[in-house]
Amino acid sequence: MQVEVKTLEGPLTPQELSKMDRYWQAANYLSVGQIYLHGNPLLHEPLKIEHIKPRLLGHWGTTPGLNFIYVHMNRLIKAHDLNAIYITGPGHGGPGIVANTYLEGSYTELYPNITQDEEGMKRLFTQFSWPGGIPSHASPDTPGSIHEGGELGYSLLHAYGAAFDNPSLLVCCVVGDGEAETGPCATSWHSNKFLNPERDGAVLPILHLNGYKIAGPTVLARIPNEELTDLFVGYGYQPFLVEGDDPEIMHQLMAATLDRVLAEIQNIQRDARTNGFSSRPRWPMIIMRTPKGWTGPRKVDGVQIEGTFRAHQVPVADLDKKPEHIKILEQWMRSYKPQELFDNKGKLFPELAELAPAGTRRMGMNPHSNGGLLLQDLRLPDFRQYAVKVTKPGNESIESTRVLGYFLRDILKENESPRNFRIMGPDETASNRLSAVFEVTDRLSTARVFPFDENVSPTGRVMEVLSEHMCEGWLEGYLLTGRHGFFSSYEAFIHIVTSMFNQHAKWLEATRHILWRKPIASLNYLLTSHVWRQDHNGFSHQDPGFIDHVVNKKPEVVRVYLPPDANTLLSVADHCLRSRNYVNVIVAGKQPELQWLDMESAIRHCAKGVGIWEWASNDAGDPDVVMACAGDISTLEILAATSLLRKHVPQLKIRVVNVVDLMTLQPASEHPHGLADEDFDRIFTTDTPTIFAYHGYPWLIHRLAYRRHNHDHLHVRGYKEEGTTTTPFDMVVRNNMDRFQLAIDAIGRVARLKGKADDAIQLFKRKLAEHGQYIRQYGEDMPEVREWKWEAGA
Ligand SMILES: Cc1ncc(C[n+]2csc(CCOP(=O)(O)OP(=O)(O)O)c2C)c(N)n1
Ligand SMILES: [Mg+2]
Repeated sequence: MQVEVKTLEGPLTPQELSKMDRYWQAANYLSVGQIYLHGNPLLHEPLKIEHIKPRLLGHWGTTPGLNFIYVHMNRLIKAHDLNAIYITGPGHGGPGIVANTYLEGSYTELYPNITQDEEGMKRLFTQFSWPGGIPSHASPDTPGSIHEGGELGYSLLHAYGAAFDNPSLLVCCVVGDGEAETGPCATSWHSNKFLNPERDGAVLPILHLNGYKIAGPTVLARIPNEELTDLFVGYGYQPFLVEGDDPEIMHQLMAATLDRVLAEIQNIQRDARTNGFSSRPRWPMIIMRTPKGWTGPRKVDGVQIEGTFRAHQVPVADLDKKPEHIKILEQWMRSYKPQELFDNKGKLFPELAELAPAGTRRMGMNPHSNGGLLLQDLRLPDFRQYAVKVTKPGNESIESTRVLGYFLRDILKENESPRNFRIMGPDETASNRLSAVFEVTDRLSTARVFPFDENVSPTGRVMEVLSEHMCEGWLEGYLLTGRHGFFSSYEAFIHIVTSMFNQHAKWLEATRHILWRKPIASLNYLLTSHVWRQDHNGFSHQDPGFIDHVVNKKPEVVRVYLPPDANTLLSVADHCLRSRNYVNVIVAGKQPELQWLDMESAIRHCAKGVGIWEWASNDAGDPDVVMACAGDISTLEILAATSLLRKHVPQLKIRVVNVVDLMTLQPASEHPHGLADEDFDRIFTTDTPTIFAYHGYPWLIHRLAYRRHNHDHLHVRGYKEEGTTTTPFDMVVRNNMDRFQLAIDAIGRVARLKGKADDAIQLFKRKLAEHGQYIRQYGEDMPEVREWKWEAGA
């Protein structure tokens, strides 16, 4: 394909160009100041070692490029009254974003202590990478940021997530050329097949080719321009190249390119909004090639710095040992001519200040970057109306997630006009039994749709792409800009986004302490197709360990729910969708499973998070053994074991406890949902043997409950990495979590039964042997297992 590349007559008048260049220099000056100085911010006196921070931390290399784009975006926003936000993939260019939001006034509005004068500038410099100050990245403290960029790879995904259902929004997204080598970034270019110009905003990707990552070159910087543009043409974009190092030429080129690109975007939007969506547009993108560490020191100690990997972090160091380096730093900073940028008191000259947009048009103050400001409650139908009728516990089987699907369907319907709810998943919506949603919406695609496709259209609200990275990144971007969503995934593969979860959870943790950041909707995961039911997937689809990872995060932001049936699932989902600033993990099976609680009992049980199931217990307040469970399959096996025990060892007094909210097990001092010790003791007692069947890896229960009085008597069964293509019941047998082994465990733990329940133990052992033979002969579980229903026994 023929790609139009540069060279354009410049649209900037000499005065405009000069002012923009000075503004850029001001941003660069403030960026260098943050990295180096804690005194003498305006260089009113010669630079001395005592003005320089003892520890030099931060990244210079990417910063001048980020600043350059910011200044040009300001011009575009002002000229067209744009509603725009800025995302920087290389978030380590934090000083640049801080500098720009300071120049435009956002910083001082949010942090009045950082005034627009010499003293404020000194504080601005000092706080950067300083104990008690601000981090070096575009962290949650940074005005206008929704993307910290600490872990590289997700900028484009956050950008598209922000643009969905925000028709007036333009998201300018800088992608680092190192970042572009990551897996999540590589796939995220495909987001353009999911952006509908009729109802969504626009993303302007700017690939920033500064040539290097930390110490080596980047792939995309070292391939010919033709191959590079072909790549992005292949991704469906219209690439525009902006390359060079002469600021004067580059300002004209960038301004002209941005004018052109904006016109392209507006044409695409006008056409779609006037004539309706017809076909996937070829959205523009920019490839900007500038030297790493542009405008910084050319050479230090005879070694080239500007334009090389050496500019990545702190280009001139060891200032305490090498006084000549202080000279280099001073020359560098003076090269920006601070006296022509700031008046004697440190205030930006008005003819420069006026280059920035005003009010909420400033990228540091755009409310989309503080999504909680725009968040509206989701319209939620009454979840009780989807209740499954449970006349008798453990009698009817149903696919619980299918019931949830009806609830989600109606949530989509109710929120059709606010357009603030989307469902994400790696093509598992139907597989996870949520297909009712397709009664009211489709899978989204702006690419080709064939007549024989099912439920695929450019207006769908179910975002399916076989990349958990994309689902997660889009959803985060959507939530961070004040909307709601739901992500359903296979349990084993959610690990793919473990580190993305980390970053989001950290963001939420940090924002809790930033008063101007308003709470956003929680990130809700449904993990289904879980470890216990992988009947045909060999030893590949089993891993319940995401929970173990999630609970590492601060208790204030994580919640884990294991609803054992449909009514508890509905109640939990309703709760999660109403919550704010959490990551909620819901684990629930999609296979037909016995239902235990009617809706009123389910609501009561979920409100407590853990409780004694009196209807299954016969302990009359004084148990010999507690049979506890968390997770749907674990609940089934614990109840089946209880039933066996009540029939074959009727003298045994059993208490059945179910845990829906895993966090109740932690001490109240550790997690807001943690049970008070008295309550825990009332349920689990302080000295009763407790057989606990847990959905995931058993040691997590010990980890959560290790400080409880009854911990010494807690015996946990769970998944221990046994899996293969086998029957559902054989999975639990292989992991010693089946009803027969649980029953044997229970007998073995009760001293007074010693020698008195040998017949029962023999029977249970025989059953296990029978099971082994039966499945090999018939290929399915024994009828008494398959068709088992709850019976209280004696
Ligand atoms: C996923 C991930 N891997 C590694 C790093 C460590 N790291 C920090 S900056 C950087 C280089 C980034 O290069 P690029 O995206 O080109 O940014 P720039 O050159 O603009 O600084 C690396 C590898 C990281 N932050 N995230
Ligand atoms: Mg780079």
